[in-house]
Amino acid sequence: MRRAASEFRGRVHKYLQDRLSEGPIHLTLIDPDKVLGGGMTAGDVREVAKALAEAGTDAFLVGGSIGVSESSVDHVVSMLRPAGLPIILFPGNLTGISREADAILFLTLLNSDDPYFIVGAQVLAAPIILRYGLEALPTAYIIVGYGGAAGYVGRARPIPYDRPELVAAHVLAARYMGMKYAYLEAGSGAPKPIPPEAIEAAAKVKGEVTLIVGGGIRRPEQAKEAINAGADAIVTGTVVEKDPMQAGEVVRAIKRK
Ligand code: 1GP
Repeated sequence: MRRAASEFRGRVHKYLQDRLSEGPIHLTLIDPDKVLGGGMTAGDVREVAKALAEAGTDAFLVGGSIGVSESSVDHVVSMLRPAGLPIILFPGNLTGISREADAILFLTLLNSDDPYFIVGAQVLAAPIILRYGLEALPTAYIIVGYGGAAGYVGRARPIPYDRPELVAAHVLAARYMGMKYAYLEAGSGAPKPIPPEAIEAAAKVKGEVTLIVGGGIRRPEQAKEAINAGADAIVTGTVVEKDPMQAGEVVRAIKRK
């Protein structure tokens, strides 16, 4: 099947950096398993995506840790297309790669104890990404605290919430490895987001690396706290599924000048 043309193909990194030059950005995460299994219809997803695009979200992330098949990702990407924003894969494994998207967070789970999640999956994924023509965004994925399903499945050794110097050391390592993005992940549905002290410590050493923060952010003030601590990008997922209106408020809080 031929994929639909997208104006963002091959230009997502530039698009994100252009947006970042104007201020912090927001990424809306859609987990195919939660959306398709959670009673949202395709129409609901389209409507929510459109509303969040209007609120100012900058791009969609599509992915999850469990229950994700390539066809479910294809399906969700097609629902998001009409909203007119870049669609970036956020894969938990090889089944999270879809030819329909624009780009992929090429993740290495930096604090995993399992080489598969550090480099094994990446070696298997690389030829598929090339074949599909997806833009790879080199990203260090760093799991902090709760960790959720991503931490469990990825065999991470989550960094304790109260050790900001360890978070900073991982981000600095990511920078020296040449990563373009570092994603501090508290885990989807985390009871509390990454603490501002950890974000501040990471922001001090990140250099040119774009600092993405997600997990447990449900309220506008939590998003603002993360931005004030030095996050470049905020990800919200659970609030989009549970309370789309509130998700819009989080986006507006970040994008308000
Ligand atoms: C999970 O960081 C994302 O990978 C988003 O987390 O679902 O808690 O918003 P939430």
